Amino acid sequence: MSTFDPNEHQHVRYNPLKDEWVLVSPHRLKRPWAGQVEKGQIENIPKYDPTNPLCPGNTRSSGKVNPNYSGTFVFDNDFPALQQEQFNDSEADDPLFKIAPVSGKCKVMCFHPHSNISLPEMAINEIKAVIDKWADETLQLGKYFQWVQVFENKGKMMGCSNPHPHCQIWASSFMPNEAALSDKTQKAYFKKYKTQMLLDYAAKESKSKERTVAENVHWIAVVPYWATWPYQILLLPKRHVLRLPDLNDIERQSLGEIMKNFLTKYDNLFETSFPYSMGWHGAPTGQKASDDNSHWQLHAHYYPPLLRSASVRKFMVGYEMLAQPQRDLTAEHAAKKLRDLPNVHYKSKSQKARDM
Ligand code: H2U
Repeated sequence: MSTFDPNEHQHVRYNPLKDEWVLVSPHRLKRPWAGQVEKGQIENIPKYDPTNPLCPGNTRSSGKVNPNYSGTFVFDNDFPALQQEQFNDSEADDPLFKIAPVSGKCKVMCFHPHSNISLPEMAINEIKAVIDKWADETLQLGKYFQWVQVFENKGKMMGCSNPHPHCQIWASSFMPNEAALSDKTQKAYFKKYKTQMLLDYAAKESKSKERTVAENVHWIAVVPYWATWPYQILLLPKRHVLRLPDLNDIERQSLGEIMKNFLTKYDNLFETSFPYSMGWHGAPTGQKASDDNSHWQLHAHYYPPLLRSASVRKFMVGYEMLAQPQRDLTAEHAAKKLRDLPNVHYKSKSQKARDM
């Protein structure tokens, strides 16, 4: 048996948040080169589009008119997946045909009045305004609902229907699957080790630096040891924080800075507006806010699909669907690639060159 090298040899890694394993096959990267690395197409998104329902002053599908907003703008989703009215109160006891009543509220949040800008291109104070709004919405909706899911679907590849910079907020009367699972795994870790799993993890990653993409006094962004998506990022505060509204002003500013940093690196990787799905996970709210949530640590997941170029994506199919996640590129290799990229956005570099 040859000496094991995790950068060369197949192995499985454990994801303690999901209680599942990922198969890592770095030897597959030695396959003959499959395809050219292509840059992204330049997308000509207008700053203002009179037909876009998310732009300031425009009429949405519901007939409601957006104000002429100049910062962030939040509205109730005109096609909500969750409605406030609860339609049934029956819980069937057949184990094969379970059903339960639910209710909720869905909102859409525009980050900026211009359609042709995304978070990494925004100024730190504009990103901070987004963070403040995320925190406000979590606080308000969290008074009534157990779980407030803030998430951003970015890019057509992730099924995002509108290029205007925006995210969604879905608040629910129940704990969704992903939330319930990370609640369970963090609780089990806390019971066993008497410390928060993700606080321990942030400290170990901050020491090792191997998987770090960006770090500042308050935050660390890593490609997690157990990442499944090629350039997945886990964003963590370095002190114990339960929820977004608990962040103080300096931590929010610092969060804006680290977001601008690694989101710029994301865009620079393939010189394209990097698609992803991201979302925040914090301690449960509503009636669950009074439970002991000390095992919780606020964090954000970034799941980008791109693998090798602006158009070549990873598909989670076949073995992933039927057995377990698998990746070729190691988390360490992906983190180094991102870390070594410039902090200056590629579009501002080409803009400067044009201006010269
Ligand atoms: P995406 O984040 O997937 O692009 O979705 C945009 C949301 O905006 C979507 O949930 C809502 C859609 O229901 N929307 C409105 O509420 N009103 C509109 O007029 C257009 C889009």
